[in-house]
Amino acid sequence: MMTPNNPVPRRAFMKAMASSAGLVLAGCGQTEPPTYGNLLRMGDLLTYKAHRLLLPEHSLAHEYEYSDVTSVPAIGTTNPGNPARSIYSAEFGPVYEQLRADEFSGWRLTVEGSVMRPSAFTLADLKRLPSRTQITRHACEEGWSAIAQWTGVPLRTVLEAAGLQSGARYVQFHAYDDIVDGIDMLDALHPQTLLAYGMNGRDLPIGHGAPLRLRVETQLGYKSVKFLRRIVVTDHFDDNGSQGTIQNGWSWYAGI
Ligand SMILES: Nc1nc2c(c(=O)[nH]1)N[C@H]1C(S)=C(S)[C@@H](COP(=O)(O)O)O[C@H]1N2
Ligand SMILES: [Mo]
Repeated sequence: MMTPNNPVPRRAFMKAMASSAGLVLAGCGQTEPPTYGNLLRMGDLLTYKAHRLLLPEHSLAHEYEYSDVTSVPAIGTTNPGNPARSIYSAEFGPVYEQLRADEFSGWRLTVEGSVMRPSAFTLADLKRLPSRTQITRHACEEGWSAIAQWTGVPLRTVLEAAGLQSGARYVQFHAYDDIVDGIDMLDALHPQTLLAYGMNGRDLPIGHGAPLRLRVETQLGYKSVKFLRRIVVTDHFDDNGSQGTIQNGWSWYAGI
């Protein structure tokens, strides 16, 4: 019953809104443009808003059996230390090469930005945190998909260890090949969003992003940034400039 003292719970209100499709997008006040406001990008914005309204929070991506695991091609950068590759960072490529030579003993993941305790994690630090193993399908925007088992620490656990500040809304991932990409807090806190150091029961291979990659099971393959070096929590949407997806012609939001 709806009286001023007994308002419809927000969730029920959103459900009612969602059933009258035309009103869904107009009723959305909590999402922020994940992209620029030009016409060509309108579709991205609509997809993002529709997903954020219609998908149950933290609905899980399907998980498979180990017998379903397939071979997975290594795509995009397969070694950030190789200057012959198209995406090569003159600054971080040589750093990666040295880290790899030392079997990543000197590697650190820094967590910065809107956190209470900016931190630097070694691989051993991350492996000491509670881990999660999941067998999921990776869907590349190029049209292929493959199934693998991933082991790592939920991003949520690392963010909680660093302590999110109250304004924190997005998380950016910086890689050794100079790619930077970001996700919103809903995907960042999703239980299947992992910082993965293992694949199919072994250490993550170089070609698949060693020593640490992101797994975002709710989005297309390119959002699962490989070769991580730095995580930055932000209060505001950041397109990450010329290193980001948007200026390179990709959708910032690639929900599946
Ligand atoms: N740093 C970095 N991350 C990246 C890429 C890349 O080139 N560099 N390619 C992306 C794309 S398009 C896909 S499909 C997956 C491929 O992961 P895989 O090599 O483990 O199959 O990584 C994504 N993450
Ligand atoms: Mo991809």
